[in-house]
Amino acid sequence: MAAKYRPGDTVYIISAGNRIEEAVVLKYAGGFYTIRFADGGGTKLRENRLFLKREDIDKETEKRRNINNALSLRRPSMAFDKEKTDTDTAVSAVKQETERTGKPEQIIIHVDMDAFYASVEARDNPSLKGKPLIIGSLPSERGVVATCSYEARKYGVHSAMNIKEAYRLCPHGIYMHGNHEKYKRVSEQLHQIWNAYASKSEYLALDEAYLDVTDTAVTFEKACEFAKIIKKRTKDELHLNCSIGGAYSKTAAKTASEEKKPDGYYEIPTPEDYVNLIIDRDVRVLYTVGSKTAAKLHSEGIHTVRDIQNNQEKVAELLGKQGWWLTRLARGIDDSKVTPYKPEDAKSISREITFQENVNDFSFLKDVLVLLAISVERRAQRSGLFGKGVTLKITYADMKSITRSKTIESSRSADKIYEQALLLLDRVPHKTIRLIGVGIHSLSSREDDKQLSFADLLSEQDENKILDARLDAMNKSYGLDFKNNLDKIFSGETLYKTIEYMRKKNKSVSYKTKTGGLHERNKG
Ligand code: DCP
Ligand code: MG
Repeated sequence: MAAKYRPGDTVYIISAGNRIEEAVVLKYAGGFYTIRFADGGGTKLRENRLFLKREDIDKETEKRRNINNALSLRRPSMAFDKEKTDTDTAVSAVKQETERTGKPEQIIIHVDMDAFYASVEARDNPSLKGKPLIIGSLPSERGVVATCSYEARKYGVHSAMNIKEAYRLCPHGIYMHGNHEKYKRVSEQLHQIWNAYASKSEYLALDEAYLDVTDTAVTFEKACEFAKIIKKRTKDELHLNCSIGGAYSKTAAKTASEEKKPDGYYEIPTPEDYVNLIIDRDVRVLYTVGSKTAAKLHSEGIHTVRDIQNNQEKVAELLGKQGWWLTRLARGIDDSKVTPYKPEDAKSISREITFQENVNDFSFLKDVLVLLAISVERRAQRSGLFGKGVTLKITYADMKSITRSKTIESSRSADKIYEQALLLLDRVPHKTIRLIGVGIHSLSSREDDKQLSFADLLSEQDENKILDARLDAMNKSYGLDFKNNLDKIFSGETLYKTIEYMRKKNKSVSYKTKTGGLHERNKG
């Protein structure tokens, strides 16, 4: 579609706070106009945000007022009348409630460990203390940073960064693989401490949780005491640091714990305190606003929480349900409850491997599937879950990823997972592969579904017969005693190392076979 405006054209926009501003078009690319304001500032906007004449804006403003009215009729809580916002309502509701009962409606603690994986490693090996420590991949490998110590963060290294980029920024850093099993054990110890102070806990990650302390603490003074005790116990018993936030809502508590990281405590007792703290910050401060949502909002001239407050109808229009939620959050409104984690709420249990070098030998991939299937079975056993579907995930050398699924009768047997994954593997394009993963989904504890029949019990005993034979064959071809070392293989990062060993061995064997063949022909 041709661009309506050309470089040099004067246009008008409605900026945050419903001000009309004049700007000049600089260029048009990818559906966005880059415009510059008289004060030298600039932004990128879509065509529907630009107006040729000031009069057009009046018409648009009228249209919006109508939308506003319609919206506030449909949702009374979403009144866009600035004189009396929901913040006021929410604040006064909390105040009234506190005055009436002397007790806030909710007191939530959010606890988050500092540089979790890195701190655990430094604790267990004091020579790593105070050093820039990067956990994830090694610089010579493919992969990303899982986390890094605060010393490494000074160089710009952060979670999810490509490991090569991290190495460029911090070549003198110490690079290590993580040990997930160990972090899981520490996480369980943390739960023991946290749960002693909460009536309900919701785990968000291994190192992070919301604790509902409404009934156990009753007042914010007491919640603050709890936070101090949790911090002290974490330090004394586990030799680790955490940051804690205490607040009237989950989202405010999360913001609070980030506020004084590392080793901090911060409190946001009311919606008013929350709004005052974040009002002039970038929209990304709000929970669920990631880089994509932020870019969308920025492109409409909405940069801060204040801009959201002043453009609620626009945000709701732009982002639908999430937008409506954000307009509430921007006014401090969040009454969501701490929901204890149940293992079956997990969407899937899976295990995948990125090869250090791409693979195109599909019979080797089938051996890898054997180990991945056993790993998934073990994880499912640990959480007491069964899956009603098997998934195969593949990323090809060109980074294109595909997933294929098959429905099964509720199971977690490695045999069944392997069998189905094999069928799926046979049907995908046989091209060079970078990553392969296997998982089960649609999880439940079998007890929910059906009683185990006698036949089921018998078949459980028969399970993994195919794999048994496959492992015997693999023992021979790789010269590794898989069957007697399963526990070792599936702890820490050994599975990854084992598969890499197999890949190298397989490559050299098929290379030898090829050259061997040549020699034979030469001889003959
Ligand atoms: N993690 C990961 N990959 C990511 C992000 C995190 O593997 N992209 C892991 C490593 C972290 C742990 O999860 O140690 C917890 O994640 P956090 O975001 O809480 O980060 P940290 O605890 O490491 O640091 P912070 O002090 O910022 O909380
Ligand atoms: Mg953390």
